[in-house]
Amino acid sequence: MQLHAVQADITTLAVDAIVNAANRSLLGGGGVDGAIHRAAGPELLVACRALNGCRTGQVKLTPGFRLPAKYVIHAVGPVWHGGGQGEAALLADCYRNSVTLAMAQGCASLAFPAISTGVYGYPVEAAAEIAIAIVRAAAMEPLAEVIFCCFSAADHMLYQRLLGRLPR
Ligand code: AR6
Repeated sequence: MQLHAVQADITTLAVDAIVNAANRSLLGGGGVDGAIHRAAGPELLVACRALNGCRTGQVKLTPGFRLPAKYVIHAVGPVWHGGGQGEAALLADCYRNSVTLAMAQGCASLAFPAISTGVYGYPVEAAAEIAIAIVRAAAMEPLAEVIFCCFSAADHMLYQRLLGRLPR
């Protein structure tokens, strides 16, 4: 399994599935969620309405509609409250459940944004360590490639360092 980091807008990636950093309503929002809904088109909101929301740490699947990605896996990350409210376990659940769902759908390639590290305030490095550890442990056949899609150059450098591509 190949694991790598790119700096990109996740809506441009031609992978089997992209993960959305959604909220429990699954009815859209700002950040990467807003970008995914804009790029996928209004059919995505219609599909999301039928899902009746999603609990924190859990994931739900829709088609990608007008996106180059075949599927969107909507994951609800935890809001950061200082770390004492189970945030790490809930973030790990997002990554594990996304990988499991992607494999069940037969996906060979999957891209993640940095879930919870924007509006939800999760510290970026702590979140990246969880993301990498969980994906390394959980991803197997048929998932051959997992991409950490970073929006900023700083996040990209951080992921590259944690993946062992840059010296500390
Ligand atoms: N491609 C890749 N990454 C992106 C993109 C993009 N187009 N746009 C932003 N990011 P956030 P959260 C990065 O706030 O913290 C929404 O309103 C961003 O720089 O999108 O999980 C939802 O509806 C950051 O690194 O998600 C929820 O209410 C990362 O994506 C809430 O925000 C996550 O930032 C979820 O908050």
